[in-house]
Amino acid sequence: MKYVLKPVLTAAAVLVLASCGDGGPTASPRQQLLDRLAASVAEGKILYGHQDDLSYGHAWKVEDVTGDPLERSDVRDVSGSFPAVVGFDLGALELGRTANLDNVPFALMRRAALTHVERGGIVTFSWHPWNPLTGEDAWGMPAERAVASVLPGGERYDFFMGWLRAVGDFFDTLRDAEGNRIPFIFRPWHEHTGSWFWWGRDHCTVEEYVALFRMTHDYLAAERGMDNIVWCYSPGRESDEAMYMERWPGDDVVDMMGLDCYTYLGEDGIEAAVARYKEQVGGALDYLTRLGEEHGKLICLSETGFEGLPDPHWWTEALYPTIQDRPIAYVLTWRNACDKPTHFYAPWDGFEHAADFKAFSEKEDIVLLNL
Ligand code: BMA
Repeated sequence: MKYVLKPVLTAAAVLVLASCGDGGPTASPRQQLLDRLAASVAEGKILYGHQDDLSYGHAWKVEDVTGDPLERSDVRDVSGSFPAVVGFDLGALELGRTANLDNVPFALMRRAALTHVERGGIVTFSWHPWNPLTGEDAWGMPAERAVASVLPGGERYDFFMGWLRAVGDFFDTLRDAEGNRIPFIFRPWHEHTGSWFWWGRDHCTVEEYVALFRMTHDYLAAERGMDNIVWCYSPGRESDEAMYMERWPGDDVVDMMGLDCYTYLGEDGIEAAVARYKEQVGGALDYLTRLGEEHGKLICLSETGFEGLPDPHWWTEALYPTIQDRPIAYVLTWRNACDKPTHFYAPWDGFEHAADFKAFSEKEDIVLLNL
């Protein structure tokens, strides 16, 4: 009886989604992925995802970019299954580098994404591009005017279009054995309700942000003809409903409504941090559920986690009760850095609190990749 409400809640969204698409086997790869996600939500399932899962983990990384079978995964070491969703980040692709900002070679990223999709999984891309005006990284300050500078008429417009071209060129190589572009989720310009990135709230107007998102969409979807991209919008934790929608790029260019929200340890300790997290995410999922129905969009927890997992029961007592019985398509926890021992968001083989994640992964509504 657990799911009685959910199919009812999501039926409207499923109908809207279905009516927007071509329907049937000739539907675009984007629509097919949306349909798959909507069907999973209607069944009351939540897919579990992990950033960079196949490329590296806690104290290990893939060395052989072309030959490694990509069978190692911290999530798999602990639970027996790969995550259903794997996230990748494009940051530094725009600079022409061969590896991203976290040292993942793009050749490996491509192979990991294709391998994961071939295994039946879903992939998602984020992007932390450098500041196109100042040459600093995504977090570099001051960031003022960077967004305005890349819009039509701005002094960095041509330069920035080269960056979008680089993203389009990389995406274009993501093809299956038959040469067809694989479907994936892309969530550019994330956490823009905060101001730590150059596209953040204090650094551009509402109109500028919306123009940046739409320009990115229009270039890839229309100009490059990429009908395999599911577009995700993912504001950060500071949002309330009004802030969440303040810079909404438009129903016609967004497919999924995400949210990035972490558990942050303050001076008041773990218990207080978890209580804050549950309240914040729970509240956000209330309005996201409503907005998703209103706009006919899927919703997800696009980034979450508790760095270093100091709470032995975070998965089963903080995350799970907060997302349980919510119509969210997936939840993704952030990366397990191979070179920073305390920077991890999923457990790894030998981690003292790994059992709690295993219990979470065995919940009937939490889906990992069952091979
Ligand atoms: C942050 C941290 C950084 C990383 C960035 C992009 O949250 O994990 O170490 O470079 O994401 O992946």
